[in-house]
Amino acid sequence: MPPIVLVGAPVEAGAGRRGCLMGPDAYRTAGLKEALIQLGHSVSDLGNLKMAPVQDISHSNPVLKNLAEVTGWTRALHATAADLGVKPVFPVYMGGDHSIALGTVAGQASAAAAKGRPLFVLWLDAHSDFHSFETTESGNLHGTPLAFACGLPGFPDLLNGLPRHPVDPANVMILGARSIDPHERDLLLAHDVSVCDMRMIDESGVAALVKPFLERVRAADGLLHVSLDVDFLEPETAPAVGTTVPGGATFREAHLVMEMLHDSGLVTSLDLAELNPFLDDRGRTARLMVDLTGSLFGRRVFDRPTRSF
Ligand code: NNH
Ligand code: MN
Ligand code: MN
Ligand code: MN
Repeated sequence: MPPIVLVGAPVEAGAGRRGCLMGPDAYRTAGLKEALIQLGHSVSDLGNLKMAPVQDISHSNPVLKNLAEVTGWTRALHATAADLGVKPVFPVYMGGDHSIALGTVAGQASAAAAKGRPLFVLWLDAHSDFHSFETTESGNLHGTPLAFACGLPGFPDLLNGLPRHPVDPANVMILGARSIDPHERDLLLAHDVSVCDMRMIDESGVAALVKPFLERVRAADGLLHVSLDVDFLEPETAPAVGTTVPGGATFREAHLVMEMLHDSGLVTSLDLAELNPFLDDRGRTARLMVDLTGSLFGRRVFDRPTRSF
């Protein structure tokens, strides 16, 4: 496994309530770096990125919130991800609300294009985040990054004229969905995105859903970006998020996904999104997210040499 690079993205401009800007520091306090070192990885922390709000940007939808700040963060994260994506490192983007993925996925996609390899995206979220800037009704731009990543129309020039390198919607899987707005549903159907909702998890289990997706990534020699929104999890398990939706993934379902991702060896970058430490219960959600990241990086319940029974 290449060295891990932690990137702090203290972004809250894309969410409907404040607090996600404390996310990167909560991960540091919860010992993310130390946990990964413990697993034998070499880890560096780039600290928190900075951004300059972009004033000369506008859009016809009057409900959009904090467009100047979100665009500033998108450009900063896009530049960082495009750079880290071509280096022999594994970037972990510590959000920040999910609008960080407007920049991280675009940057990883530009790096994948430079390497001539397709980028796949696994979106672990209660929501599909498949609004364009035209269709969002809340105006909270954390509801838009997956549509932007897939190259949909309806966005202003977030990348300052740089090319967009869209992810093929056929290379995306959303897992854990249980809140999809009507416009998102139309767009998801039109672009034939694979949406595994909670009912599918209930019926077949996460393993049966994740396995064929990973096989497709492997067959295509793809790179895999994982975007983990805290609200993928059941709110009783992970309360520190502003947009809780009941009926989420259990503790074990979430760990199993991470363990399978680790064993696949296919993941090349990761977002940790939507942690709102202001809403946490004695740091327990931050610690859970650190533990889940540990599972993605090789922690297992019981380590022993492989043997047959
Ligand atoms: N779909 C809703 C909106 O656009 C909610 C998005 N909120 C999220 N996404 N937390 O993960 O406002
Ligand atoms: Mn999200
Ligand atoms: Mn969500
Ligand atoms: Mn919406």
